[in-house]
Amino acid sequence: MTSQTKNPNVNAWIEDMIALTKPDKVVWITGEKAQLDSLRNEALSTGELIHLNQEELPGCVYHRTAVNDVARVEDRTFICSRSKDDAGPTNNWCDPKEMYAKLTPMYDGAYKGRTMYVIPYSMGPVGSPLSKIGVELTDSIYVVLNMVIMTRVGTEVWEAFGDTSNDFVRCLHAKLNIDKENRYIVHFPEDNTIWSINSGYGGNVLLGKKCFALRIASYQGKNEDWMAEHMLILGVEKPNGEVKYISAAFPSACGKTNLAMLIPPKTYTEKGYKVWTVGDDIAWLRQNKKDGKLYAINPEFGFFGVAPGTNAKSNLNALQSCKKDTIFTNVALNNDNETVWWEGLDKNPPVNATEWTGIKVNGPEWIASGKVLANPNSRFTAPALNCPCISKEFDNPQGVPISAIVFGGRRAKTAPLVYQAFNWQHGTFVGSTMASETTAAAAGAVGVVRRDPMAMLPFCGYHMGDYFKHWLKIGKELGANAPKIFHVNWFKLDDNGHFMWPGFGDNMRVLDWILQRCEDAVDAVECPIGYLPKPEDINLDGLEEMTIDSIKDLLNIDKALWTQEVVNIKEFYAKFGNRLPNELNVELSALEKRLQK
Ligand code: OXD
Ligand code: MN
Repeated sequence: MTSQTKNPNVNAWIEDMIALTKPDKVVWITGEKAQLDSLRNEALSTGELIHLNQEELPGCVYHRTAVNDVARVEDRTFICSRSKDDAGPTNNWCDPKEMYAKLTPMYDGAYKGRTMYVIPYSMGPVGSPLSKIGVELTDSIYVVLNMVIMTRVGTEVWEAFGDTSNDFVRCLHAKLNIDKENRYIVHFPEDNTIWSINSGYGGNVLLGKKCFALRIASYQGKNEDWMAEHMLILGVEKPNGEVKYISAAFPSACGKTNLAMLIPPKTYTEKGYKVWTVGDDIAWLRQNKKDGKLYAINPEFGFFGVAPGTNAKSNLNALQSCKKDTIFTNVALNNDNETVWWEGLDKNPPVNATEWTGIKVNGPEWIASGKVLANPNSRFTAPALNCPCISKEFDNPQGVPISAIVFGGRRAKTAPLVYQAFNWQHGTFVGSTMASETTAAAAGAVGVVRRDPMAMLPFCGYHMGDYFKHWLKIGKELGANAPKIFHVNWFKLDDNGHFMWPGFGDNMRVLDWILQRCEDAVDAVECPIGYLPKPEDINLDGLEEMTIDSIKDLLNIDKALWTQEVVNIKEFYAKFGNRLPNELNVELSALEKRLQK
């Protein structure tokens, strides 16, 4: 098939990549059903994909990655800016010339005997002023089919792009030998280029997601006055039909997808409240020049969600989303590959199971022996439009206006259930000091605090000190229109190690307080770390297990722990040297003083 675009920049780059990788064949992805069906059938015939029961799971397929290739690889992820300083202390860096010189021989002939697929895709609604375009070259049908779910793929992308633009991200992926020792996920922000080699796992190869929509886009946003953030976006519809939007950043595996698809408790649904999902992982935000407010789009088109732990209680809407046209990766199979299963789905592991590496086992016995059936990072790739609560604004090219920004982490003791920052600058400080504590489920010591500013530690494509500066600059531009900033912690533990807050749908009660604060409809109590709710202002209607005293405990601020927190933040800030904006040191000193009072 010949080129689908007249754009000389695209064509020249693809010709260069063909000369380098030497594919047997080049296929331009049009996004048409017949083409995708034929690719799916080809992958099913080679075993790259596995058929599932099409009556129970219509349009769904299964894929198993190599055992050594099941997660993002932060230690093999690089930001290759020309200056080391521009990548900052939180990224791996290599000189771009050196990295090109190292990887070019690896890509030389990497597609021999294989097909190059050319995927034109838009991050965000096609043609939206907030969207950006990318082209991914890959030798994997699995990548093509995932990209079609996760981004807007097809011929119309070329049209929106025009004949001369050079503003597209050049993404080159090659599976090569899935060799762990030579796996590289490399970003050249100054060249709008991403190179990924020796992996077939989602986060490393669906280059529109973390690589483009966060690492490259955060760099673009810094230069073009917008923000790319690791945030969900949800809308809360009130009984009068008005919808208010919240975006929220939590580190990976803290329940962003669950919060984005929250089903409110009865006390809210009975009154007519609804929650609508705009996005579950990434938000692109920009000030609207007409009304001065901050608007957000979800640049993605699907959900690449973690399967284990997803169930009717934690996230019924996610379960519904993956009932059709979904790709399952590394979950367990049931009844000779009929359906899928994962830990936490229900209490009935299949007897006739195939665990994620492909061994046929008796599920209950396998689990009883301490092993898992699904890989802990197994995934579903589901179209966003499958989601029963997908927002009507999902495709709105202007995005949605954001009333509140919420940061959060997994803290056993320190952080209260919710508090509000005093203002944008203080909110930037709160975001920059965000942290999670390791749990018993993760490898390593329990209770170790890992700072993850704005949940962007693995995803910021430039120096994080400059990133904080960018946050402060955007806040100044927004002025009185700036969203209010909050911090939540669903994971506070009591002295017996039990969660003090029920979480899941009941988090709506906290969102309710947040939105009331945005509308100046409720008072708060000023304390050293910010504004706390009055305990009676958290709606406990229908929540028998909670009392006003348990809310008081959840909102308690332990000064000794916060004094230790200040010491810990100082240590963390020292990393950024003189690129840490002074405003954040001012906020840190102010917090220290308030705690001493
Ligand atoms: C993700 C992550 O996969 O944050 O979304 O790791
Ligand atoms: Mn994520």
